[in-house]
Amino acid sequence: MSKRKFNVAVVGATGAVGNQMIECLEERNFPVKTIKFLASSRSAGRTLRFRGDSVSVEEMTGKSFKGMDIALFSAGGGTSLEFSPIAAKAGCVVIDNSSAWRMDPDVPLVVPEVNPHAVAGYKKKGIIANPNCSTIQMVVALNPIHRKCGIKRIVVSTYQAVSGTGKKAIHELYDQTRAMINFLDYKKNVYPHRIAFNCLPHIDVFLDNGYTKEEMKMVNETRKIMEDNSIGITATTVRVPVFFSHSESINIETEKYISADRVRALLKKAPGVKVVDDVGKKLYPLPIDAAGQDLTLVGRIRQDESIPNGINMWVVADNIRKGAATNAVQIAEILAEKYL
Ligand code: NAP
Ligand code: 12T
Repeated sequence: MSKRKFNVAVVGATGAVGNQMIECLEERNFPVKTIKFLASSRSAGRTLRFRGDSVSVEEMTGKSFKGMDIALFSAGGGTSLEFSPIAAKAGCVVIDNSSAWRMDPDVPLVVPEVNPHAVAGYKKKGIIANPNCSTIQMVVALNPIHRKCGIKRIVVSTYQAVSGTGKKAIHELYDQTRAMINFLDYKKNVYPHRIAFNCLPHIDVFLDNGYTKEEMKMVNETRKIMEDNSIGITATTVRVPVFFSHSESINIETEKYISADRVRALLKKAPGVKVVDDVGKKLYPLPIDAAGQDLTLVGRIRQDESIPNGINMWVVADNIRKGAATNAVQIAEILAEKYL
């Protein structure tokens, strides 16, 4: 890491992802010269801790980015569409967590374990996009296999935690669960149906093709990050009553044959991956084990016996850490080391 230190803004600092970004900057000892916490007028004046100091949250305005080097945005797509270009114009590189810029051809979409070289493309707009949480953990697990055997097709079903929707959704699952076990009436604010003791095959909005936007993010973002539009991908995304960590059942068909043992060996040395796969000992990836750490856990690796070249696996990662904040801070580290 270079000796230089940076002026860093965290936009949406009071949110679920923003809070984790602050923690990741501290944990990873990012070279911060000054830090600025931005949010809406609702939380202006609140204080948050950074490296032992109290820092006031400021309302984000057009002037917030003067003198800043890097801004980590996690304050929603609308906010990002409006303020990212303003930050970039002020010379502050934006790393954005919303879906607003991900498919813009002039904005790199980066998972450091897969396409770190793409960061270089930030110069076009001054913006780098952080992929969707479900996509990040999938490409971390699949890229090593794709490079070795060529993935022709991916069929994925997700089991996604409520923390992906933000702070209010975490409270909704907690409050509904407490109401249910006390035989009380529950309230619905965030999700269209009860999430406690239920599964909802509905994440983000429905599109004209009958898929959800979350499902189409997995299709389009995966191709962009793996730099291969020939991969066939189909997804079903489901919200489950879990607080932290998304799980995914992934089926792949490859060009070249690969055994389950070879996949296990390949993933054991893959960056960002931890193989947890010993069914004799009842060991497989669990959301409660993935939460609070940064590795993507992969297990239940087995042959798809219905086709010649197929593999099934179960992939779990902390959606707020690797799925959002950690990945964004890793991108910031590449920027800081190589480009700024
Ligand atoms: P959250 O807990 O609801 O927090 C939202 C944050 O945005 C709060 O800090 C809020 O500030 C701030 N905010 C809202 N409107 C704003 C405005 N007009 N100006 C400035 N700040 C504003 O949500 P979250 O889960 O942290 O998610 C935030 C963003 O991250 C979303 O864009 C979401 O798409 C993205 N995200 C990405 C992933 C991923 O897959 N990589 C995962 C989860 C979330 P106040 O406290 O003032 O309201
Ligand atoms: N609606 O970053 O609700 O595009 O879990 C991530 C998570 C959007 C995103 C969710 C969402 C995104 C969710």
